[in-house]
Amino acid sequence: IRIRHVELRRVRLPLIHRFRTSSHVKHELEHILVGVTDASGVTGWGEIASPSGPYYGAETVQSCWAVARDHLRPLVLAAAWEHPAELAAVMGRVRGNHFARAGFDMAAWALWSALDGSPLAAALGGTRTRVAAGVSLGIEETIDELLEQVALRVAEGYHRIKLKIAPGWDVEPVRAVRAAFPRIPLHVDANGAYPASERAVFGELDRAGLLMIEQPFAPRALVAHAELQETLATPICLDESVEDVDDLVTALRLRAGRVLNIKVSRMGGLTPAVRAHDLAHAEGLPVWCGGMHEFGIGRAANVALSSLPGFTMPSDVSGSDKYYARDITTSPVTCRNGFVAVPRTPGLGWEPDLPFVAERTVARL
Ligand code: OSB
Ligand code: MG
Repeated sequence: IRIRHVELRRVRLPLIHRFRTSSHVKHELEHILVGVTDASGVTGWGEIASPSGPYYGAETVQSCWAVARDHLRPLVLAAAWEHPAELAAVMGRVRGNHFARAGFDMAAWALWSALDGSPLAAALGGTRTRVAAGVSLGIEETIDELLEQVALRVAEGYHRIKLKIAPGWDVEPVRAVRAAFPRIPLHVDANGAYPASERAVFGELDRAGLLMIEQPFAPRALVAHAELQETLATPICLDESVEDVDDLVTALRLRAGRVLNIKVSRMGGLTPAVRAHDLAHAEGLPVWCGGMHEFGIGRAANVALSSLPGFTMPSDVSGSDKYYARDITTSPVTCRNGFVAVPRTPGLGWEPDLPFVAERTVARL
């Protein structure tokens, strides 16, 4: 396969409900769509789902745009490949910049599975016909507003609720949600907001019957995670700490966590995400698929990935209506009774709604 044409589009969508984490608040997202077209005129789409600012990780929309335009696009246009993993190896010349690489890797998989006539999920080794979905809820102004959000998502049938926490918004909201919803599967995500010396908050949270505590400490603080895990019954889940398979090897060796959040973007694409899944599965480490508020294209890749056998916990693959009044795909991603059906059609399973994408495009190359 040779890519004859690469299209890059910066696309903006407003969020239905603003989202606050320990580090920042967002009302609108700007992601980059990557279209790769082969000589036969078939296009595969991917999505670079980087946040605008460098607060989740180091990348920004602006850095992704520059790396995509100046480094990845020329590499991809020069490569000849038979399988997406070969293109991923070529892109491996670019260090870091995983969100940017993920957009191209996803597009290559979408193209390859479409040409092959197989659903993306099957091409990746997926076995499930539907995936269980959870939701991730941001920090609210008041506990009442949080309880309202939880009630809404529980009523919609989501299988697990995740609450963002930060110093000053942790034990109290978690207790309030637990008291109002004694049985729901619940977990918390700190996005690394706590100092490595913090023990008291996690000691309290350890008694709240949580499924897991996600990324309490800074990304590189693997030893601190291992030390905290020894003191807790609740599993620690790693997100920002695992950017590649080597990080996962380190985390496993250190016993730095008992659950892994695999994000296509953070890992640098579907190719490394599948490898991380395979290793975790072989080691008995349960995984689930995290999200970055993807538009329909990136979300489609998350759905396909979540169909792999090691994804035994609900993924953050909520329906489009949790995020956007109108998604960029011709049909939205829908979640019924807490499940998203895995498409059986060749390729990604969702197509960009190009006229609507054009309306929302702020830059194009
Ligand atoms: O840590 O999982 C995270 C969103 C932006 C940045 C980081 C995270 C998140 C989410 C949203 O939790 C998950 C989703 O896409 O619904
Ligand atoms: Mg997280």
